[in-house]
Amino acid sequence: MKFIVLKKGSVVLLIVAFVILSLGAVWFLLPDNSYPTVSMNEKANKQVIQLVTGEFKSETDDGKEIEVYRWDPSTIFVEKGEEVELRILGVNGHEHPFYIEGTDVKGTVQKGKETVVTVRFDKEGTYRLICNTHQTLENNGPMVGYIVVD
Ligand SMILES: [Cu+2]
Repeated sequence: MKFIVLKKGSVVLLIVAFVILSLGAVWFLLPDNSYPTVSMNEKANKQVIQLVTGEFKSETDDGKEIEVYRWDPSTIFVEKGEEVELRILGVNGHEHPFYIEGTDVKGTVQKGKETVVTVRFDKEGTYRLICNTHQTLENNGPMVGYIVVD
């Protein structure tokens, strides 16, 4: 009668190999219900930037109230040639009709609502997001945001 003599190390190695093969088989046989982490869909690759309308309020020493509306964040960075979606939520201020300098993008942000615009910049530079109603200090501005494209 012949015996196969296994060393303790060999047994452990065999068990590890068996477990790995079993896990591999299970992984291979399971139905494919995974989700891609990177989508080739152009729309999914679009950069989305969320903004809100905010307000700074203060009082000067002589009791005069000063108030400024703002875009928040007030400076955003985007890639040249890449489509960007701006989602702007109206929080402070009743209404902010705006446009983006150097583009034909315009819209109106209303309190409690989200305004979505899509924009693409083909030239590097700094573009201003300007609120028509609040352009200067006299009109509770400057409500100007900066879009840095590079
Ligand atoms: Cu405004």
